[in-house]
Amino acid sequence: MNACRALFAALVVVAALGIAPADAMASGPVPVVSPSPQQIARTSPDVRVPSAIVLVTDGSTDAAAKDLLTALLREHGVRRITSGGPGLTVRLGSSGGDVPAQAEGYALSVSRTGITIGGRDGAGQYYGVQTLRQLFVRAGSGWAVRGVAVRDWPDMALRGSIEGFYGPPWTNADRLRQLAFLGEVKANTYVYSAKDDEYLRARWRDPYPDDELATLGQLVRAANAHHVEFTYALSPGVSICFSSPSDVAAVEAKFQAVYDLGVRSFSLPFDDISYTKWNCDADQAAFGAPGQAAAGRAQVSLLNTITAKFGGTRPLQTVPTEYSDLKDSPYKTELREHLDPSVVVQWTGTDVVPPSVTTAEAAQVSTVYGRKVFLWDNYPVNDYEQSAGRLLLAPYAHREAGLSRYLSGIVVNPMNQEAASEVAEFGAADFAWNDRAYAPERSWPRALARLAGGDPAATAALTVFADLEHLAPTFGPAPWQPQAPVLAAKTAEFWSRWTAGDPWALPAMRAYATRIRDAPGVIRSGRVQSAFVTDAAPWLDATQWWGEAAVTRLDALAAATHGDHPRAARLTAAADALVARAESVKTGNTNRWGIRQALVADGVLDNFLTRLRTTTTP
Ligand code: LTM
Repeated sequence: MNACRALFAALVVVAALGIAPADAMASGPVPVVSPSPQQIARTSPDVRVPSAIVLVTDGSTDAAAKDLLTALLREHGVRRITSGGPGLTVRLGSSGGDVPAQAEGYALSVSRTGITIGGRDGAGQYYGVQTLRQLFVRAGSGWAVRGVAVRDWPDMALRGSIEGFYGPPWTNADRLRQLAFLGEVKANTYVYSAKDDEYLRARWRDPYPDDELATLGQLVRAANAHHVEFTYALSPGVSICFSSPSDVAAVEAKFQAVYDLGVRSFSLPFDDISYTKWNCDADQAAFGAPGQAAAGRAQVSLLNTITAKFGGTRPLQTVPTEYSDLKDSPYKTELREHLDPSVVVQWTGTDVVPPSVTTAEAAQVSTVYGRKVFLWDNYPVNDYEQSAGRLLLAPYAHREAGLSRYLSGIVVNPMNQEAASEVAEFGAADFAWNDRAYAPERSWPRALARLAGGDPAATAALTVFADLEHLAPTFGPAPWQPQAPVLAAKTAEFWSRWTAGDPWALPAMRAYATRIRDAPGVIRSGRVQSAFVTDAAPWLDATQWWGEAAVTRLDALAAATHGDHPRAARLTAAADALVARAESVKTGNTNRWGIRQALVADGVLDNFLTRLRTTTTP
């Protein structure tokens, strides 16, 4: 293509995107936006943010999107927002640009002629503003916005988290933070299903006291303000008599109470119950002798009744009792053949905590349940024995691109530690939005940078720390993500250089050990979210001691190498004490597993220190 034709082709693209030719002189790289947009192009130079803006809205403008936009403009130096007159024009509504047809889609363009955000619906507008939030850059003492054109929409309809773990449920403050976070990463679903919340499971029949209802109401309002669907999940399976009209009425009453608060999305999970015995004799008469098929019939009966009763809300969700395999069964046949087709069925992937989720598996399970399934992804949840003592900070990974063809969505089950869960959740939201563009190695650093408030030193320290908390266990013996991959590579390299007699091996390793030792201090004094610092406190304490021990052991080895054996012995003893101190750091009683050693790069750092010791004092 000659230069003239190339320019023409570019202008056609630009015109198709609704950008004036005068703005076609793009400058700079395409900015990083998370989740990865479906289409984004650099189409214009940066646009300086003036102190006065004309904000054009109409009857279609979404209130939450407008509130967010106004707050953003004010945060970036706008002092006067008018509805007419001079100033850069910002348009927010349902039209403007080439708005995608997909639900929650939006088109955003930034050029010298103004900023336009058009959303397919309210959520689309809100997500357009969430993208705009990421386009501000410093320009001298003020701000500018990157000149771009974006057309974007989610691949999966349902994206977010399910508070579905055992152990102490999140606090109200945790949940409010989580809802804001979900809105920020364009996730639209929070499922309230805390296993040890008595009103959801053990005492599911009991009505809420007024103060509990007031708290729930606050959460529902916060969810709406962030375009998050607050999904209320009641788990009656532990004691329900399916054929009892009063038990069915108790389910309805519980749903009605939160419906009155504004909840429009419901779930009836049947996970982790015994389904081969009845809770009442009447069920035997109604559904037959206890067994898989009878359990399926009973659950279908309740699910279909509630679907009919709560019509006009979002499709009812459920977690089947068989939630983690692929095989057809009498139970699944009942659900496939008799469950109302609108009911959304969840599935955890294979093995409950799946080391991977493939399109072939999702296709197969969609066939056995007769519908697209909704992935309940048990990562980064840490409520099971293999995860005891762990903070799980590895990237969201090993979920195959293309899953959006078979899944209606993904919610991840987080840790009892809300802020620390945001590392993996960020990746999951990125994947669910645009699975084909997802790359853990790009998304994970962004998740860490976000937690670090964009502070480079804090981000670097968090990256070192997260590497030490990288191991992701399964229900089986082998972890599905490796422990401390960066540290493991560095120690391997150290030993190979050391045994080859490389004099620089030791200082290089010492520099990394120093970074480990110093990371907690940097994290605590930098811009890292305070909730994360609180969640991670025991692991940060332990990291500091382990890092100090590593530095001291390396100094002992250096002393021995120089023939200074008294100093080597002193440092070895000091390092022994530091290791003991590191091993004595305990987690708080914040998980189902109770108080445990706060594990840090176990299997890598401890082994390295042991080998260093034997090398220093053979
Ligand atoms: O995964 C499901 C559907 N149910 C439970 C979760 O509540 C629990 O958090 C995870 C991890 O222990 N395992 C389950 O089986």
